[in-house]
Amino acid sequence: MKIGISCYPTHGGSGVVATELGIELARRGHEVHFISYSIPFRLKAYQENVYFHEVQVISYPLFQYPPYTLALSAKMAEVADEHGLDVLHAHYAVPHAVCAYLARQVAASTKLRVATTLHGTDITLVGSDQSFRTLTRFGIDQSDGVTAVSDYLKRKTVEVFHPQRAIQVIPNFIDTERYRPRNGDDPCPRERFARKDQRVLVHISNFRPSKRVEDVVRVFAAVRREVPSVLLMVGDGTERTKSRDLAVELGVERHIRYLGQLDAVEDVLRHADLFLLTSENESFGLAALEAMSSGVPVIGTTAEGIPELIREGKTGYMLPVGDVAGMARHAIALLTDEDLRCQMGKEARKVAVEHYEASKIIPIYEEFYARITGQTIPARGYLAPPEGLA
Ligand code: GMT
Repeated sequence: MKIGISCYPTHGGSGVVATELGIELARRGHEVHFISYSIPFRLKAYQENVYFHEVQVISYPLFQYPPYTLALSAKMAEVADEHGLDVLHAHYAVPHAVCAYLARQVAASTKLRVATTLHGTDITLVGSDQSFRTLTRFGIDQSDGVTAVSDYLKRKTVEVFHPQRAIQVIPNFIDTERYRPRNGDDPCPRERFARKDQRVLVHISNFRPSKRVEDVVRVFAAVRREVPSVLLMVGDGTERTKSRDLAVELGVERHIRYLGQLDAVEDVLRHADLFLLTSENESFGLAALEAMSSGVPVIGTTAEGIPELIREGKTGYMLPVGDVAGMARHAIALLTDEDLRCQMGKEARKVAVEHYEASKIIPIYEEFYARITGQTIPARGYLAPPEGLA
């Protein structure tokens, strides 16, 4: 199939999922065209069957706000016609679903179908804001197929938008070879982050208010009173400074390293002993899945879609949002019982491999595309031979 993918190219779960999906589809022989304002950050290396089309927005003195969404729709239609796209897959409803609808209307091609994947805040925050609500519902209903990354998000979408279009849940997925537990020959050794006697706690996010990164610092401060440890904070955002100020106030700033935004978080994750996810909004929690696949137990909250991912008492623990004392208590229990920690890490890895491995989820997307386009997909694992060799 020929598949166009639009997403936010910056660091963020929806862009990561869209990019990894495109890469996996291309590996399986599909032709994938990314359409966005810059190259998605996970798409740096050349890959067979993958193309990138940059959306350029003209500037003009009249425009206080350059019309990116119109430029995106025009580019989508152009790519669809020029490359004969079967599917235009919009990741994150606002504005991509509506842009894709417009592109389908504008394109000369009559075979183009629109798929939309809902990721979370496109429904719970942005899309349900009064200013966007009608358009978001329109984008969902006008899509030929809609997926959501968790049962929670599907329920929430139905509750807020009452869409006419059915929503299929396709959970996020993970490359379990890239995100794997540590072994002896890692290029980035654990000693770079911590002494032998120290435990390593990790948090990864975009440091937005809903991630409650100050809770991460509070939990860590309580843990450090009992367990020699360091905290690695990966990512950046508006709450970084506040969390650093709190670390200074609590006297733990020397034990926290802010690593900033990283493209390859797997190098850090495989050295973690525990992952902390303190969010109050999380439709899925991709960073937690990355930790689990790396063999790391997770202490998270019971917010939104997180209980679909963490197996309570088996792959980690979940506490109510803001229950810092509870999270710290469970973290200390885990970090002072190496057998329990190892067993939970192994179970976390097992759940990631058995339920979320890319090779299990990508075929579900293929079947979804086949359903909305009326095409049949060759047997799983089939790689189309290069042109001319068929
Ligand atoms: O978490 C964020 O703020 C980023 C956001 C995004 O759109 O990039 O992430 C959402 O999509 C991810 C991938 O499907 C999910 O793993 C995150 O849970 C979800 N975030 C929220 O629902 C807040």
